Amino acid sequence: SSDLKFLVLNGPNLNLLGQREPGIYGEQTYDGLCRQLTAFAEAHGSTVDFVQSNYEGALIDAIHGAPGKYDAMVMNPGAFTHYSIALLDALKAVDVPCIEVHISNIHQREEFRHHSVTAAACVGQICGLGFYGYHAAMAYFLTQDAN
Ligand code: CA2
Repeated sequence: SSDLKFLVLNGPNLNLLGQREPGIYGEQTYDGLCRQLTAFAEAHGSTVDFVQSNYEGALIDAIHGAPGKYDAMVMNPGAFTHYSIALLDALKAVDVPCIEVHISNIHQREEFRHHSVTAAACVGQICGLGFYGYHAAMAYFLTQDAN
């Protein structure tokens, strides 16, 4: 398990982590998340780049740019999860595998959060485990790469 290049994508409002709604999303900041994941990647001989955007097109552009540059993606599409066919199509259009992560347990929340349109283009989905979900997604790709 070494030498993977990760791209971690976060969608709308996730730049506000740690600033609002700590009961749902925790007290740690977006910068704190990036620091944790950078340390995790480095501890496994890997690297990670981050994209956070409140704009659907910027996330699509980042996905389009991933082939040849990254081995795996970890994405929290935020609310785009629930309705962005454009993100679904972007994920389908590239050969870089992605795991979808949600900090909260979307199934314990409003009905409109229960369904993900983007998860169909992902290897799998992790939700409800807080920031640990991002680590778990990276760890999965590292184990897959181990042999
Ligand atoms: O649980 C998740 O990670 C979500 O993807 C977060 C999205 C939400 O729309 C999804 O249904 C589930 C929203 C992110 C909003 O993040 C905030 C963070 C701090 C303060 C306010 C919002």
